[in-house]
Amino acid sequence: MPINKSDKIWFNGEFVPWDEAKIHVMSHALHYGSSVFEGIRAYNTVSGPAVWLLDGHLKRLFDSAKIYRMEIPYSFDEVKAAILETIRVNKHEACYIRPIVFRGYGEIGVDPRGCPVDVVIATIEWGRYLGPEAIEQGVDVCISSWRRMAPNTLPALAKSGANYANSQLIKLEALEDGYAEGIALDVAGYVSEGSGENLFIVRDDTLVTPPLGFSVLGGLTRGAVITLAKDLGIPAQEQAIPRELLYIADEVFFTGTAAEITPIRSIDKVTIGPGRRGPITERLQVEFFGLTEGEIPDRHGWLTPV
Ligand code: PPE
Repeated sequence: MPINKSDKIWFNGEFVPWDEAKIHVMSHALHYGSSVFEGIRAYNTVSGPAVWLLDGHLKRLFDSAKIYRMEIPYSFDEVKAAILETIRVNKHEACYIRPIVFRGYGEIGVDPRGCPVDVVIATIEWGRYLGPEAIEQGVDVCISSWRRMAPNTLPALAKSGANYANSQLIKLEALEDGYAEGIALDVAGYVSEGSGENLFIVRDDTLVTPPLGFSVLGGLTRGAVITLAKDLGIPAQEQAIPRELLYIADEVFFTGTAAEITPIRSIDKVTIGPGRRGPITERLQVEFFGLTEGEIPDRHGWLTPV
């Protein structure tokens, strides 16, 4: 995806012009993958720009840093204020927000303790993750030949740059083979998630997604969809999903900040249900986009006005 530059980037507490937000090539994160980050969306709601699930994303950022024993040199509230300020400074109506915390330039060697922890917040305009038609038409995907990280190797619940080495293998293979995305199985062969999305299936009018122990990221969109399903009276459960259950599901869809709710119409060239967006997927989308656009009252307090 080409980057839509914005004016300014928040860099360790200061705003710097987009083209000047640079780091040294000997930064620890570049060599050893020592970064944790977030992907957050601000929507142009009917009452102005508002950030979707901001507190949840910030909590996950601090949790990811904690797992890696990284001390973020700003408080939760300071990072929150900085995110809102960055959106204002760049005059966005809607945007994708990318805060990243990483071990910077200091010493060489795996031991990161001699390197600073740097914090950057960039905002960009970003449309539909899996293509403009994907939200209605759905996407064609495959099961990746790459597995997700095994438990107690790279922690899947931390949104760390290192995990995206695995995601890149999944994504590159899928694209090379003509698919929009790959679904990875976990080390035991159960369904885990996409390279950058959680996954849900619908079978017998029940929503099912893998539990957190199946090498998935604890997606904020995943959590919101489970809550919305309950609000709508759709049973939702976290349960192990064997691969073959995907092919015989009535509906399958991805969730993620970037992907939002994207239907899957085929997996490994096997048509899912009737091969287009299913009714439960559509109902959840209507609720999701109604809330993010501010058309449906924010009953859960999920929007933070900019
Ligand atoms: N799993 C993975 C591996 C993942 O990267 C994401 C988000 C999710 C699940 C969904 O999490 P959430 O956004 O909290 O619902 N992926 C981000 C990065 C995508 C990218 O290409 O960069 C995103 O959607 O922002």
